[in-house]
Amino acid sequence: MGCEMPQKPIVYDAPKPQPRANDAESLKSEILEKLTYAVGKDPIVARRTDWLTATTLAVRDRIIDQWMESTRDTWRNSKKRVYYLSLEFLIGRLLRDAISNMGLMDSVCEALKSFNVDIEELIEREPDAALGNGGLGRLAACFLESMSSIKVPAYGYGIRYVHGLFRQEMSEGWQVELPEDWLAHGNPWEFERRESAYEIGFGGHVEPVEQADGTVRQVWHPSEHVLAVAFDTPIVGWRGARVNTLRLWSAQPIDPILLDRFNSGDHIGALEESAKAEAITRVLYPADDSPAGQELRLRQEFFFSSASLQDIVRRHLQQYGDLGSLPDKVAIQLNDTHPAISIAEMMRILMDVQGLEWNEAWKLTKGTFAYTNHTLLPEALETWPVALVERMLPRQMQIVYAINAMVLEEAREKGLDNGQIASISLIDEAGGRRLRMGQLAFVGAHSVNGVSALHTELMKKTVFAELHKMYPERINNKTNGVTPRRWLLQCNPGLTKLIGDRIGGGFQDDVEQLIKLDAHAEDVGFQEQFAAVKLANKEALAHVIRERLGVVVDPHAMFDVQIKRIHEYKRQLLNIMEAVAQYNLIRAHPEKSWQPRVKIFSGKAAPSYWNAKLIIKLINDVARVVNTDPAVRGLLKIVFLPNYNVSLAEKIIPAADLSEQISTAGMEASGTGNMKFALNGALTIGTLDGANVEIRERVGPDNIAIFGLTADEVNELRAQNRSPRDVIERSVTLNQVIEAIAGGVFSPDDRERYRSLMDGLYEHDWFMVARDFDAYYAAQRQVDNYWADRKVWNTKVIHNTARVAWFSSDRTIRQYAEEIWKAL
Ligand code: B1N
Repeated sequence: MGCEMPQKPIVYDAPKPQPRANDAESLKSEILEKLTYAVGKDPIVARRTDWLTATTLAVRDRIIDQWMESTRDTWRNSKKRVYYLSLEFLIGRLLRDAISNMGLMDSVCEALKSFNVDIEELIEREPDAALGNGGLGRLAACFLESMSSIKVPAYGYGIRYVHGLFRQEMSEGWQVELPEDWLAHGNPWEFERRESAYEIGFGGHVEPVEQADGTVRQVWHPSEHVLAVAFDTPIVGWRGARVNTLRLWSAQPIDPILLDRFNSGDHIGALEESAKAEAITRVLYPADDSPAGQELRLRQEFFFSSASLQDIVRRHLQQYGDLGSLPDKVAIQLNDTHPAISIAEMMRILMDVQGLEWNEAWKLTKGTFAYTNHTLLPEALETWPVALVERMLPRQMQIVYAINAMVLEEAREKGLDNGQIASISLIDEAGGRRLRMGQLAFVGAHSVNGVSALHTELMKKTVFAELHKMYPERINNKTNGVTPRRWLLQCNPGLTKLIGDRIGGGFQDDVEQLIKLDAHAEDVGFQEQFAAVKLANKEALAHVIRERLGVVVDPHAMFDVQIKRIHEYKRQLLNIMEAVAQYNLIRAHPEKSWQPRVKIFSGKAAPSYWNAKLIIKLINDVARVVNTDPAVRGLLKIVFLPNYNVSLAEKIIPAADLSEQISTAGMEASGTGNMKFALNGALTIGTLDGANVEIRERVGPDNIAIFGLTADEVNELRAQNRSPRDVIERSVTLNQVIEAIAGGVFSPDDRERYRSLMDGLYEHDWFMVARDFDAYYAAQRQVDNYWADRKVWNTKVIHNTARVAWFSSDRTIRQYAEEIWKAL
């Protein structure tokens, strides 16, 4: 018994320390202080990694001042909070981003110089946070930065994987996967919040329990529990506008060791539960655009969904004391269906834990959730065996059944026939019963959006056709964007300076001002400066290529770049086949004047995706032959840069002349690399797919090289189910290419290596490589013509930089905030 404390009111204006000064002298003394007292190193013996940690901590302190200010502002002004739930956040490095957004570049640089430390060297030492596979994860990272920059109060929720995306090495041209270990030297950005831990249940059974008031509540008794522990990273916006939080969950056992088993001599068994819990957040699934389909993946999805929702509901109740205001004060965005089980888990929390009625819980859930679809590839749409979900999440499965009954009842009332009802049902009854996560996310959300105009239209016509008819207001488009801070200001300081000198620095705060460059596109003096910046970036990349591959490339040649995950629909195969065609022709016609090119590839293949790995090997096989053939006279070089990641992209994109965006039309939902290249003054060669369509509208048809079948034409051809044999036989160039690859010209050690890959082109050619080849080849020659007249080329690429500001993720986030979240 002690004295009673009064009920504590929420205090919004507690005392806070003095904000730190940003001059070089202050930073110098603070970096030294961090090195000494936080890292515990004397500057005399400090290594580069120690300086990196000390610098990160000193920069982080400044961000924290703003972080607390942002959080207080949200509380004080009862602002709506946006929660972005994503299984992936492909952040890359944070130090340059933080220093640059805080406007500290000059001070930190000077401070470090006084210790004889090169800031660039430190920045390059930071490991990439590679907690994502590709576009979907990188989009989440751009969104976080934009939400801070345009002052949307937001949290990213995800998983703190111990091992991010695997490291890729080459062994005789084949991809080899090695574990990634970004946390090996600790992570100075994060704060562990042991007090923000939640219990997450799995398995067990459900029991109805009568309440004091006579009502009955379902109570879930899980057979297994793990702890979700929060790790917070501050995400600072441009000019420190706002600092939001990326909260990543780590799974830990409730009991670190089972002492009774240990004492009885079972030393390994005593740690079994601990290992099982920690396995949940151990490693990122390395598949892009295809579901993993394993039990551990569903455990990951539920684990982070449940932890996030418990956190969201707790925070809301703490501030508002009542759940009725949830849709007014909370918006939850589901990044694809990976967190879609959240719909059922939210219903469980609202009903079984908070005691709400079904109808009220459903209204609040729908009012709060929104869902973004990122792919229509049938093999990528997530479904789970009903039996698995019933076993792992029995209560959530009951709720799913109840949602389904309600939706199907509504469909029947609206007079839908059995076929339409089967298409809407959350349960796929054909071929083993499976829970369709897309359908669950659709019916549980008030907004469903696609990521480019074309993709959104295709959503309405294909997977969600029936649901769209039933809820015609729900589907909307939010074309993707990229943050111009990382993807222009930071990765391309030379171009940033040049633009500022020409149109003033205003574009740094308002990227739409880039349009002012349009007036200078034909100015020969400006063109030369623009080209000089590009050349310097290419020289830097040539240096990297030489260091990593021992291949010498000429920076004056056209740098023709395709960097992205290796996937058949992205058609790296089409690109390398075009290279083979050029190789044949350069050899056959040494008298012609060829435009010298360097073809640059980079990207990872999912470890179990055989054809993708074979395509990597083919690129390397062709590269070896072409690069060492004296008859080519250096007119064509091919390089495959291993271990593609965000940091490598930051080096390659500013150095690109030509951007390859050549997916089979209708298959790439949006693409975001396409936007980064155009922003940095590259010309796009591409199909009418994803956001390429809108890029063409913005830059104008003369400033982009579009070729190939449209999505509708692809659809029709597939329906006809014909072999493209006639197409192949009519094209002399294509014929020769296929013969050479299939016949083993590039694989003398194993002449049959590419036989089946080439046979596939004759059989179905699902990805339309053969059918698009001639059009692609012609478009490439058109690109050569542009390149041959450097004024023509420079005009086009300047128009690209000037006209693509609309693809800033600030614009995308503004649209989400205004139209979906109602949070601006
Ligand atoms: O999302 C990007 C788009 O720009 C790309 O076009 C699209 O392919 C990409 C399962 C995915 N869609 N689906 C995934 C990733 C991981 C996974 O386990 C699917 N990635 C995309 C951003 O909108």
